[in-house]
Amino acid sequence: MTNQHQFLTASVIAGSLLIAGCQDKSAPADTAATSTAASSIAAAPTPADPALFISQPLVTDIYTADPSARVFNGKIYIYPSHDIETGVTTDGEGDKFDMKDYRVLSYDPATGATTDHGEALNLKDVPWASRQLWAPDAAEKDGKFFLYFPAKNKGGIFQMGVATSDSPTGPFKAEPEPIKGSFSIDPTVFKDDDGAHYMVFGGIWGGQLQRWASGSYVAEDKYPASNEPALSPKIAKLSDDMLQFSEPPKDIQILDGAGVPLLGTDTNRRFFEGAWVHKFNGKYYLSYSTGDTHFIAYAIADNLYGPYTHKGIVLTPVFGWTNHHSIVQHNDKWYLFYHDSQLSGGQTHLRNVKVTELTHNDDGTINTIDTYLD
Ligand code: FUB
Repeated sequence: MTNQHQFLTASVIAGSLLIAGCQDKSAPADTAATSTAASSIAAAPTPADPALFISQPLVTDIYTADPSARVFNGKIYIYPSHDIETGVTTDGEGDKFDMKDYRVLSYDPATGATTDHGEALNLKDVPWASRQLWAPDAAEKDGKFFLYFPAKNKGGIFQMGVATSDSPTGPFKAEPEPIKGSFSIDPTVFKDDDGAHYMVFGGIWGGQLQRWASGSYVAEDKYPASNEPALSPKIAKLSDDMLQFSEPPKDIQILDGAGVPLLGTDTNRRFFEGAWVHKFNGKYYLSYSTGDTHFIAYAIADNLYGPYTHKGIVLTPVFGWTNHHSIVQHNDKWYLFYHDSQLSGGQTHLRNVKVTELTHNDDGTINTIDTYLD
């Protein structure tokens, strides 16, 4: 790790405790300190030196984040969040991440070219949603395409919506109501070998998962005690028409190597947000962000519903606060799509998507990726 890298990492992570985690994600906060740090950073955005990073932003004319990559008809499509500066300065609840639309990108690994296919869905066309179009994902069934996305409903509670199109690039038409029984954020839709689709979802802090511990929404943050298991990501099978859950969401358990559930205090390993599932050599891989410790961790299971056993780190902390990724196979290679805040000089809510190759070892473990050059 170079001195410059150490400085960038240390300043972003130190800043994270003040800027994003507390201000944007409604963690326990020193709000006076957060306001000072946020305004000084917002006043002087300077792009980070491109020579520091293993990969460069795929698009540079807009801010993009949370890249969910999918292969449809042999081509890689990316379904990202579309970050914007909205001038929102209020603390808590992730208010600064006030995105208004989705754009679809496609990426050609042979040439490195990325195409922006334009707006695919706008908040104003989602009848039930009020704000914050966060990390989406997409799926295909019988030639029809489905965009899954979280947004706050009119009551300020995150739920999941679905929108449909005949094309992977949209435009997508939103269903009039959110998915029944859905809550929290960061839906990802995994298609198993038998063709069935499952949504895995959830996120703590600003993602509100901690408010659903009783099974229904309580407007009070309830985190596990220090000796209790961490909050779990959820899984639900989708209905045949892909528009609803066909079962109540269930917890996905994540265990340590000794078979003990990860504790909520185990912040280097516990689930925070941004789940993704891929299958490799017959095993299920659940990868996710550890949020305030900024890793993409992964865990492996024999069954989709778990329990999963934590194995290690896919991606070390990136430049910026949030770490969010997807893993996809195209032809004989695997790719990691991720984001950092290179273009905005580290601003938490203004990110850019990137890609790099990912490799599995013969024993099934994943080679950890560090996105800074040595
Ligand atoms: O983009 C908004 C939120 O930030 C996502 O939903 C989280 O995963 C984090 O990346």
